[in-house]
Amino acid sequence: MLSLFKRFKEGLARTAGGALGKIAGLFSKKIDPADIELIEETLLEADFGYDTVRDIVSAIESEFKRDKELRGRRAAEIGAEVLARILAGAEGELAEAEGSNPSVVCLVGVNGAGKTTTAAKLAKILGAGGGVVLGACDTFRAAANEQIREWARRLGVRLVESAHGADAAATAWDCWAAAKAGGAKWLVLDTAGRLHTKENLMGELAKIRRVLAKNDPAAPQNSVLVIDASLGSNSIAQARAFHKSFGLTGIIVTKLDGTGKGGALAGIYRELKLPILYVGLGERAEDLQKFNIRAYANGVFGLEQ
Ligand SMILES: Nc1nc2c(ncn2[C@@H]2O[C@H](COP(=O)(O)OP(=O)(O)OP(=O)(O)O)[C@@H](O)[C@H]2O)c(=O)[nH]1
Ligand SMILES: [Mg+2]
Repeated sequence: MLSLFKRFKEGLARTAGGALGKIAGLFSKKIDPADIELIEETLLEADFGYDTVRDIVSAIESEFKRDKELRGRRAAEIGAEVLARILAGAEGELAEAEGSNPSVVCLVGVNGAGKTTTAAKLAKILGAGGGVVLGACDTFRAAANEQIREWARRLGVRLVESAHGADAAATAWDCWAAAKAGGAKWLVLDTAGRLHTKENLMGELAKIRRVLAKNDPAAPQNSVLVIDASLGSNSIAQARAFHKSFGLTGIIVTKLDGTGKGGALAGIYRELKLPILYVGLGERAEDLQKFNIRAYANGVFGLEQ
């Protein structure tokens, strides 16, 4: 939790213009209307979206009307409170299967979102509870098997893969069967990157879902969109499209460590009300953390944990 806060804060501080620095720079002064405008611009730049920015700024403005001595730090606290309220309910958990079937986590998303890295990070977290299988269902990209094989080797996790070009749904079937036979508690399926606007590629996801459901009608228990925070507001359209064709149960937001565009997750939550399960804060296996509203909201406004 502390690390989410710290990393996110560092990420924001690093971006062009230093969004966080701008807000934190106001902490010890009495704010004026120009400062409120600066907060507004900073939040818009970070892709918080018009509705969220309006809610935050009007809360600060009404406090400023009441108290002309309002300090920047208090304004930031008000902002963090409003943001936390907007995100109320956004923390979520992975769902587990009933009985002895593996609990399936199927990761989907556009090219380069961070699916494979996230699959590995999840395998590390879930493997600690006993028994995880990584399923290499990206049979499309040439080097996909090598990449996930290397992660599995490093983490000491069991991997099920098939040949490059094989049917992804058939691979998902094999992965499930292997996880079940091996008594694994979790099955984490990596899938190929696909553009949400390509119907045939989205259809492949529906096929994976159908095939898994033949083994266990409740599988996949988790249909998770992996989304790159640096895409900002573009990610909302993506999330909507994946949700429509795949019926998402949650979202994992990656690359929150290196972007000033981390605001889009508020927009996604506002619109789709899908839980944000984890956030990616770096490229290493240990850089995946549970989403924590308080740490995120305080990080955005440069406040202490
Ligand atoms: N800084 C940072 N980099 C990340 C994070 N997650 C993934 N990456 C990097 O993003 C790049 C793409 O990650 P992949 O996991 O290969 O993405 P993918 O979605 O599997 O990509 P495709 O399979 O090609 O669609 C890699 O260089 C990762 O190291 C994160 O949370 N933070
Ligand atoms: Mg991949």
